[in-house]
Amino acid sequence: MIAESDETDNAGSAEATIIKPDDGYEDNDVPADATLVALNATYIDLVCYDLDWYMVQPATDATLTVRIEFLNANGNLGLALLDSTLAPLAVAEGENDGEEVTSALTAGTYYIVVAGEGAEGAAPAVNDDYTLRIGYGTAPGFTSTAATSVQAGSAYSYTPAASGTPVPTITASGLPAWLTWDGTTLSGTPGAGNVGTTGNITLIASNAVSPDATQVFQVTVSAAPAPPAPSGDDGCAPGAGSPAALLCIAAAAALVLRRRRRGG
Ligand SMILES: [Ca+2]
Ligand SMILES: [Ca+2]
Ligand SMILES: [Ca+2]
Ligand SMILES: [Ca+2]
Repeated sequence: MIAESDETDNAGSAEATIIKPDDGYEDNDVPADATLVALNATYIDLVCYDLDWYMVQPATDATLTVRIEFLNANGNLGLALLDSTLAPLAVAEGENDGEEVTSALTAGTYYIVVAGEGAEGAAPAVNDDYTLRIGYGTAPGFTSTAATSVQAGSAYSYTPAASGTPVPTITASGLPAWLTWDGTTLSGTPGAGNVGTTGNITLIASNAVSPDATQVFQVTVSAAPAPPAPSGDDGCAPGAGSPAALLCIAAAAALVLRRRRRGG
């Protein structure tokens, strides 16, 4: 089924319909010829004309997520994860544009096989374009909560934290104009014109292990309080002897007199 240098001498017509050569990891048609793939790596432009065997060798205990992505309409592929004795640990054979298996592993040698699916007795499907993603570790999760309020004129700051192995990368979107993201911290100072509630601010934490973690929140900007009244407005601060000071003394004396009358 692999394209040859001269396809004009093919005996069968079926063979001539495949014009794209198989990928560069051939021949990997049996476990003994499995391609060693790295953890937390992505392999693109793969071709499945026959069985494609891969091998992973994690050195620590963690969760392995193997995903293949392809267009099911172009050829239905399936996926299996096997241990070092070739006993299946997980199998994925759905009808979607992709297959995924996840399994908690200990350090050791494991095999992955990608194969075309087909009805009983029918030739297995082929697909000339799939992507293989090897995720090893723990999917991301946010471990911090965003501050969701700030006063106009005051600084806002939020440094999100996310768990996961490998360490996730965080991206931000949906930011209002007064807020900036430097890859680590959201910060900015809203002005009086920003009073109100922002739209959804979305943070996504991702590493090589699916699924991504998403945190969505809004920040409410409240109006700054009115400035305090300047001192002296009560009329009792002017210098002694001024007309205002005399009025103030008179008012205080009247108050004392009223209290004495009431209290006896
Ligand atoms: Ca082959
Ligand atoms: Ca192949
Ligand atoms: Ca192969
Ligand atoms: Ca499938």
